[in-house]
Amino acid sequence: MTDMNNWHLCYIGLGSNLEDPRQQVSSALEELTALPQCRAHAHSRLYRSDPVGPAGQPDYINAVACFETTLAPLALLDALQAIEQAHQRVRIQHWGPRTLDLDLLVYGDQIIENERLTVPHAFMKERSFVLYPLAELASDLILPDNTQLSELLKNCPVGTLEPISQ
Ligand code: A4P
Ligand code: MG
Repeated sequence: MTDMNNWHLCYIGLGSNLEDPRQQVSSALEELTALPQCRAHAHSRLYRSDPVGPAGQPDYINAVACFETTLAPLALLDALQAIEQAHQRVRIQHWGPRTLDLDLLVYGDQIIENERLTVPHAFMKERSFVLYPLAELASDLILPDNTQLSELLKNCPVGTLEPISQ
């Protein structure tokens, strides 16, 4: 489904901790810019982060991308999942290691709650590997429930998160 007259500003979280994660995230950033009905704006630096979830998995590389799209939310999710599949992602374990994870963090000012999609993303408010890259792109962002990104950052220590690219 498309909505050709309305451009919606979106933020996408990227994560990888398998099979050359830096390369997985870098190539996914390029693939996002090539999506139909999307025009890319910017992306954050790449960050290294400790894994959240099951212990014993490798460190992650994370980043956040920003673009506008006329794709409807579920069509955008389909497009993101097609990119994940192209990166040979196999879903073995919830929150477990993955070659590429693409999360739709924010879609305009919409709150979406259905069986395939929760937007804003359910855990973004407490994850440093989402909030700090996001703040690089939109430090004054206000979420659709009126939460300010700057307030979320105050309650989310940067911890061991570190940028690895300029
Ligand atoms: N889904 C619902 N809402 C969304 C959304 N906003 N964006 C549904 C994307 N997908 C969404 O996702 C399962 C289903 O969630 C999808 O089919 C979609 O319909 P998944 O990616 O297959 O499963 P998952 O990744 O195992 O679970 P989940 O809850 O998406 O995990 P997260 O929240 O993505 O966390 N540690 C570090 N340091 N860095 C990371 O990037 N990532 C995770 C995964 C865990 N630990 C991490 C990191
Ligand atoms: Mg996910």
